[in-house]
Amino acid sequence: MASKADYETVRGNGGETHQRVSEKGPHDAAGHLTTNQGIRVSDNQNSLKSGARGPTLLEDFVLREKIFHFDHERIPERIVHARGSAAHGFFEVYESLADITKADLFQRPGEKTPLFTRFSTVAGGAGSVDTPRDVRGFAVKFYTQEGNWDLVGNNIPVFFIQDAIKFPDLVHSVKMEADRAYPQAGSAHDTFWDWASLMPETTHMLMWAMSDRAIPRSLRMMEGFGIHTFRLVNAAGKSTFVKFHWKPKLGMQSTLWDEALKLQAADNDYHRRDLHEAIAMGAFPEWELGIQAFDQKFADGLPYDVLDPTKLIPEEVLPVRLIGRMVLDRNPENFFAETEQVAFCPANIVPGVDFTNDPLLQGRLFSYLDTQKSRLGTANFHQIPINAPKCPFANFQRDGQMQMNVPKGRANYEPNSLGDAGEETGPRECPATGFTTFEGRAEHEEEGGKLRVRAELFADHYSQARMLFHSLTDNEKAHVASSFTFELSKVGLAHVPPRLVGNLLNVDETLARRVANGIGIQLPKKNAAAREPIDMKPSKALSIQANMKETIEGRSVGILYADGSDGKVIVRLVKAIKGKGGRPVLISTKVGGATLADGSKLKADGQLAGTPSQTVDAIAVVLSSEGCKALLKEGAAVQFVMDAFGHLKAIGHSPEAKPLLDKAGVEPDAGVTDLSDLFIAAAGKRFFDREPKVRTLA
Ligand code: HDD
Repeated sequence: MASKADYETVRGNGGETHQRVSEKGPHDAAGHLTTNQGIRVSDNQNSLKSGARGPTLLEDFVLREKIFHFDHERIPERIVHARGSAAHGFFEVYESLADITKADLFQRPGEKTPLFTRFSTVAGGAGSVDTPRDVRGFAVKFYTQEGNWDLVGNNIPVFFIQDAIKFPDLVHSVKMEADRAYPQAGSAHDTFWDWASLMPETTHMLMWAMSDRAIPRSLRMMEGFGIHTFRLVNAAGKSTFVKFHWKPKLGMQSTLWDEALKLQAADNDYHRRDLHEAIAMGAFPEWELGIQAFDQKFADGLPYDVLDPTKLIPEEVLPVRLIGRMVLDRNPENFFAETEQVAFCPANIVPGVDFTNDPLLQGRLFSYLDTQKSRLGTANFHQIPINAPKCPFANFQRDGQMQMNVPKGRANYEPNSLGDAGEETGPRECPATGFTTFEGRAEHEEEGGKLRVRAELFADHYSQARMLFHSLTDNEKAHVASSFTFELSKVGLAHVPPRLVGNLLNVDETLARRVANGIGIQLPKKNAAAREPIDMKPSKALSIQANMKETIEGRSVGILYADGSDGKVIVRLVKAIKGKGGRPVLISTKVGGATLADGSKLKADGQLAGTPSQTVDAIAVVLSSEGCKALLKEGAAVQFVMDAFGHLKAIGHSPEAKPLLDKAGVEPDAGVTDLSDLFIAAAGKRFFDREPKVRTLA
């Protein structure tokens, strides 16, 4: 039988109860296996049979319970963002923000608030790969002392659509096609581009989705955004508009498209593994939370509408103020219980934070609560430990499937006078500290009426798409043009690409020409714009390459060695890489390792054939002449070097390894070095100038 210690106290609506079996699972105090009814199991290997060779008996309640439970292990996956990885951590506020918000977590400098963060891809199913070209979800649940606040954003600062009523169309078009159920986790197909080309408001987001932001190197190296304009409200009831930003400590970094494709083959779980291993190693991922705070007057002076989620406010126009940091320092103990069952909802806000009338946000406020009922099966999903607030909560909501609490007494209605009879009366509303919605009347009182319309400035679909394109480096621009080319090359409906290029003509004529040329079609006529785009100043903050950190911190360096390699060189490299916060990965043809020049054996971290160079950020090739000769006949070794060169990575090598580099087509440049400190410095960079040597971009 389970002991008292195996039960945990659950605080709920009705007070203290003892009812939830501990996380240790179904075994009793003595470590014995039990059924879910607490009956000790004597044999977990054989079902109950009528004779050794006879049929299994229906009577076997141990077997039936085990299979019954197994049959129901899955819950519906998320309709979008199904594939995700998450971690626990904390938020630490730098200074009091009492001047602009009364939100409890922002009051006391240095105070930490526990949180749970889940990253995700959007289009693919739960079992799909980690590195498709896709937007990444960036959802943070803050367990504040005044309730849960969920900031459910993405790694891109704008969204595809302006109004939630278009969300089902967006998702239907991008997901697997309805009749054939492919492609999985990819937008490069007919229905997505058919829809997107008919929806000019998607253009700005398409530019982001076709940029390197959509193929991040690591979840730890992505920015995050709350996207919508929210409000902060202070104790005096004053509202300040705000946009939220997450800035990664390791800087932003992306893969190349060819690298992302090859990662899909090398490691389906590349991002999930990277996050888990970094936390397990104690290299805790960290982001700073920043805000762009502004008032109505500032908003009125902008040439776009701050309620339009397809628009951003450039940092050069309104700087980001850093207000705290998030550190992820604990992996989930159970993927299903935590990462799968976590239920985010943009409607979860706390006093001091409020919504705006952004029509996309308004629709989201309904959708997430609704989806949880369907995914988690009960209105009591908030009682699941990962979703439960960590502050006390109490109300008169009762019953429902999977009710975990046992409220005491008769008080399940309000008002009541049960107190007069000495009974529990239950909780009461609190006008002083309870959540009050910001009135916001002044901002929309001129609107009047009930209308199915969009505000005037929402009709500008192209100005910011153009601004983004002009903010990128030449190499990034070429990546955008090439991504459009790749995606449209997969579209079978001949009338769709010209329509999309017709939209791009409103963004930038050179971009449109490059894409048309890339897919081999005539340049179409420009599609009429609902509102003529304007020229905005480029924003350097939007480029990854212009802001990349030259560092191997948080990155991996692959060291390829073989029989006869010089151990001293390897030891020096390992030390230097670790010294800069990088992770050395020893790679040899056998995972058992190789025999070095001094006769010692060095075990490898990875076998060459299973650890291709796309899994690391730079490579050092440490070979003797004999070792090199042997590897010249290994396709995996040649490919290892060829891909590192093609993916614009630093390649350090011993002089004896040169024939392997020659066979892999490596041409000398600043990224090809000896194994001295030159290599350690180069390993923190990507050599974008090399790209025209290795592939033709659009
Ligand atoms: Fe959404 C999940 C982000 C618009 C409806 N969304 C979901 C997740 C993220 C986002 C990160 C995964 C949360 C997790 O890790 O569990 N969604 C966004 C952003 C949007 C956005 C940044 C626009 C700015 N979403 C959006 C709209 C609707 C939804 C307009 C519906 C009207 N989103 C959902 C959903 C999901 C979801 C169907 C699927 C699973 C879930 O909520 O819990 O309700």
